[in-house]
Amino acid sequence: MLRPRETETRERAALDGLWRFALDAEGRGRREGWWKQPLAGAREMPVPASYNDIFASADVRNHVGDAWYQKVARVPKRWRGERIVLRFDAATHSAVVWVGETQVTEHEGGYTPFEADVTDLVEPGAKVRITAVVSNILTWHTIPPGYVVETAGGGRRQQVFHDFFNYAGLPRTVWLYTTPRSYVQDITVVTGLDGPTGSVRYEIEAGGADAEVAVTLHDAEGGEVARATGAAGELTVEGVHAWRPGDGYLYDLTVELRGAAGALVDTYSLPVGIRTVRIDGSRFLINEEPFHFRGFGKHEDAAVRGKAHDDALMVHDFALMEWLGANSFRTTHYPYAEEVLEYADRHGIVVIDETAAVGINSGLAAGVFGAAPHKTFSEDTINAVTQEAHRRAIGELVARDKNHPCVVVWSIANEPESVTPESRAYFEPLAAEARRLDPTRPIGFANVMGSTPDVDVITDLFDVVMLNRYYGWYESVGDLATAEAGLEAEISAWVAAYDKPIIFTEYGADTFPGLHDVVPAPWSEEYQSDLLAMFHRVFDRFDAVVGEHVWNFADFATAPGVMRVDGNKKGVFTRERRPKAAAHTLRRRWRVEP
Ligand code: BDP
Repeated sequence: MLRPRETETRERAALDGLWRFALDAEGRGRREGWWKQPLAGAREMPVPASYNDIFASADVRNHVGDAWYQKVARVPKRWRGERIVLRFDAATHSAVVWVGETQVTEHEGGYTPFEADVTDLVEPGAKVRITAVVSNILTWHTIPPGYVVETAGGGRRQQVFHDFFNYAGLPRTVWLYTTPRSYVQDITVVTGLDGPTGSVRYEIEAGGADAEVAVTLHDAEGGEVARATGAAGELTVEGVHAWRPGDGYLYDLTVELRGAAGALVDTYSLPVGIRTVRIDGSRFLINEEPFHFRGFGKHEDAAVRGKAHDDALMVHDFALMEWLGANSFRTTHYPYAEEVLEYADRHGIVVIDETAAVGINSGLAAGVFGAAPHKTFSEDTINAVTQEAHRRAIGELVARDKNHPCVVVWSIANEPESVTPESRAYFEPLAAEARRLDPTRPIGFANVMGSTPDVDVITDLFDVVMLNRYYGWYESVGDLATAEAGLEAEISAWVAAYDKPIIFTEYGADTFPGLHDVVPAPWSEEYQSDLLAMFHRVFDRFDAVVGEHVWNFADFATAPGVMRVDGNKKGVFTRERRPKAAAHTLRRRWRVEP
């Protein structure tokens, strides 16, 4: 799915700014047709933003159900004759959209884009009313799953099975954009390297009337390096400048559709990084060179705006990662804004790209997050309908992100139950689906503490072993010597069981900023530093450990609970991005001075 871009033949207009906004916990709007008129009693709500923390109101923060957004926009007059598309970069977690009185699209899944061709419903030069109802409800059949509880106090509460606040709304840009009536609908590129020669296999899907396809590849300086015609083919790049970690070199693939007598119909430009990814035994190879992941699990999370994409915060976070010497991160626990992946492409930052499938684990859901005891997989809980939603989530992630050179692994779930035959039955088709959709990238899932190789039943379906481990925190807290022995024993067991690369996708300790101790105790800055250093000592004893992603880059909001004081405090930075002592510890290990 192509991101809207301005080209010689295309324009786009962001509908960001203040929208009309109304909460509707009873779901009246869908029955009463609220899209048919200006939203009654509406407040103003910024887009992009999660709505939860914008007002000083518990009802807004803890709202469960529908939220209505409405905007009147003027369609530029010069767009006459163009195909006009309305696109939401994300609506968390599901949405129905109307243009005027006509429903144009609906979508499930809070972190991937969706769009509708609205050409016949808008009049260039005139105003148009756009209305979206966005629901934040999670059920047994959504990704991520959850369920709604009717409370004794007469309200409703969203039970989640994961450890981050259920921020909702329109956290990313809403666009109106144009394409010509015949247009480039999709592009897929797969790149290769053979010594100094690079290759770009491409496939173009066109919409509308038949047109000739021509593609041209330019280097970053604008020089033409290859061209071809036809909807599919392969370009060869002699003396290639490969994309590699730390060097986000991008070529530009310009796709042109040409009509009668060669007239330009549509053109679209895609940044392309030429690189390869391959696993060889326990080595993770990028461009045939061993890669060691240093970085974090993160969150899209900040005060006031919640999960809103924000360029200032994004660039700042990347600057802090660079300051630390991080070279990679995982999009824990959902697909991040496309701006983030584009930035990573341009700067040579490596990404493990994750679906929103977090919480498929009754042990955690009931044991940690307060859900009622249940079996993870059953007719009444996570079932075939959930699996189908999960399959769609994988499909939408790959469709959106397949062309990003920064993405080197698809993570299809975080900490699922992975020890029962039901788990295997659930994941086997999903792993196969991920491979079918993209045979070029390794796949993995983040394995939960306790799912050791003797009990895990799904790791053989995947290419990388990704471990979330809390030795020294949820186990052997305060006793780093015992923690160290446990960690070392477990890694040895994985190495004995599988010839696969091992990436530690989470390890860390909650840390209260400013709490210091001469005898490092849990929650102190010293303990966090010592715990990370202990993990690193152990990692360095194993060649198969090819990655270390600390949990978490920064403190983040969660549902309230006895385990959390104003959110999860495992950040190496505070939520405001001030460093804890551990940031300096990491910098000393990771920062390779040029
Ligand atoms: C893991 C989860 C992560 C949590 C973390 C923690 O993958 O989302 O925030 O533990 O407990 O279970 O801090």
